[in-house]
Amino acid sequence: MLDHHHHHRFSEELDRATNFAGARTLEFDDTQPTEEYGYICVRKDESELSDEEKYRFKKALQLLIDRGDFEAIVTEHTHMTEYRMHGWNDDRLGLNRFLSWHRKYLTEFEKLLGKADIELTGTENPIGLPYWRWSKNRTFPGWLVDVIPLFGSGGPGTEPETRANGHDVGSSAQELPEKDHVLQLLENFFDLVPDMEEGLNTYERFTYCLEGYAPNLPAHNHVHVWVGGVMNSQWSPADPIFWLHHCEIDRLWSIWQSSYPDSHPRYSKRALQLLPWSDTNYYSVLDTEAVGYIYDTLEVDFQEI
Ligand SMILES: [Cu+2]
Repeated sequence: MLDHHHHHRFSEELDRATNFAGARTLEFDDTQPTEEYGYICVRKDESELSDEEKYRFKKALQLLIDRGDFEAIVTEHTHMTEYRMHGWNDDRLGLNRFLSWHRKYLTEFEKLLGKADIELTGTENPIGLPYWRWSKNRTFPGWLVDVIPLFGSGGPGTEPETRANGHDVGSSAQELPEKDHVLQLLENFFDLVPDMEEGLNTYERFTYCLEGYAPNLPAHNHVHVWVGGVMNSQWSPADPIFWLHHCEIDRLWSIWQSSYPDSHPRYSKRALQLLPWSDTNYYSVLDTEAVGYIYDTLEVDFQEI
């Protein structure tokens, strides 16, 4: 299922994106208003960024912080009861919106970051969001250690707590998912859902496991708790690592999508609208290239280690 052809198909995409960078107009489906981007971001593994790319990421982020844009986008994540974009407390609609909502959310941040990078460097190829492949690089990314969260888990005006980074703080330390968990998630997700949830369809079962509800399968939720501090609260995007963590979640969804292109939530487009973006629903974000980015690789089975 997760074979090697992804890689080849992907290199072609990358070539195209590189060739057309700076001069490309994207076409959207009828659920999305026409919008022009001058570029497609290439999202890379954070551990493979050059020093220059890391520097640009930090400078662009700092500009967004200085202008209040960062706090504004962080705050969007706290309207959870209104937006319903997590599967917590058995919210089935939230479960079905989780991946698409966060994909849209990440692209909004990536656009802000790109604009800041263009402004600061004059580049035509702004940096994309990096992903933190925690199943392979199993410590907190060193180059982000000194980039502390904007505030603490009490929201604006509160002091950021120290990150736990897997150390036992109270009873909340969690396991960081391993490579084997990721492979189980992608290949065996259907059977990992407990009997009491047997009404879930294929898409729902996958997102249920990826968000982190399958027994004995650490995934998205567990990484939040493992990092700790503000990452373990509704203000989690205040920690820059949030964006790199969710980028890896989104990459895993992209990998899964290429194996199950016809598996979708059973809700209507209307129900799957992604608030606060009134013109966007689940189907608007299925094609990542159409919303402005691609991954440098969709590989999971990293044999090189
Ligand atoms: Cu999250």
